[in-house]
Amino acid sequence: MTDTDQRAGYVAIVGRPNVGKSTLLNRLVGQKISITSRRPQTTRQRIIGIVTRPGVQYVFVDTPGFQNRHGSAMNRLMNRSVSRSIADVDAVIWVVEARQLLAEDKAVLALLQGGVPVVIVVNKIDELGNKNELLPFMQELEALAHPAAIVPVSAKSGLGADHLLEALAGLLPRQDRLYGEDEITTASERTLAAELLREKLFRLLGEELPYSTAVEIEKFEIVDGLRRIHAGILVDKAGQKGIVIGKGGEKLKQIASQARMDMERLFGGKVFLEVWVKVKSGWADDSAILRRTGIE
Ligand SMILES: Nc1nc2c(ncn2[C@@H]2O[C@H](COP(=O)(O)OP(=O)(O)O)[C@@H](O)[C@H]2O)c(=O)[nH]1
Ligand SMILES: [Mg+2]
Repeated sequence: MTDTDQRAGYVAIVGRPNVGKSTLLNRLVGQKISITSRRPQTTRQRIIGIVTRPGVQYVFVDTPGFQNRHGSAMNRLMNRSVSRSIADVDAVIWVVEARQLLAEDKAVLALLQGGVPVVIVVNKIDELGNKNELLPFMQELEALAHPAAIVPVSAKSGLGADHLLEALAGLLPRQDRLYGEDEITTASERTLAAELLREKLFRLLGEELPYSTAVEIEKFEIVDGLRRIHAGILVDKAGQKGIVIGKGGEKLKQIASQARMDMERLFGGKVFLEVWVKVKSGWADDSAILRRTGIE
């Protein structure tokens, strides 16, 4: 114990896919550091977001969605990552969607037994037509999980976000800050660049995009404040390459320029982005340079 008035600690954000965990993290941090999508399972890595307020520092850990529908290696890996995230945190935010409590939600709750205080976030309250539906739902959650608090939130609009921070503050141990005051994440710019590009792929290709698509940052240099980033989009089959590139290269152009704008916002500086599409196994496809965006 220290005699500091400061509180600081780790908070894991858990919940089934699509409830809004990454959106919530971005809202709390005030920057897009974790990617979001209508398609479940977009978050593949643990992303740490840091929020510093007078007297308290929250270190949030966004987790890939807990999955129990398919027994794939990827899902097992994600579930293990959720369990590991929960193991060494001071508090857990369990995110559920307003009104809907599915078997998948309860499966996440089952992972949470074990002494760590849980704050339930009832997200997407902006979608509730009738606010009276909230109270019985919250009573049901209270009885089910005995949480430290239940906070209705709209991660999308920010409604309730301050209440959530207040509810969490008292659950964190008294200790000095763990990170610098102005740090917002521990992820490297390289990782963030890859994530932002991946998000645009999901957003602009939707269902057409195979899950196996990967992004690889081949070069990341900063010269005189300009970030030069070379990224490869890796697909499995030659046929998928055309989907990513689109007619006349339009799709890839959109993907690259939207990703670049997000990177510039997040990094606070100019970005020159070069994106290639490659077939994972096909060396013959490595040659074509496909899209450049940003200043030369
Ligand atoms: N209407 C509404 N949509 C939300 C809210 N929070 C997240 N979403 C949407 O829900 C989808 C899944 O969000 P995401 O953060 O990726 O969920 P995750 O899988 O739990 O990380 C995205 O389309 C978000 O825009 C909210 O408060 N209100
Ligand atoms: Mg996510």
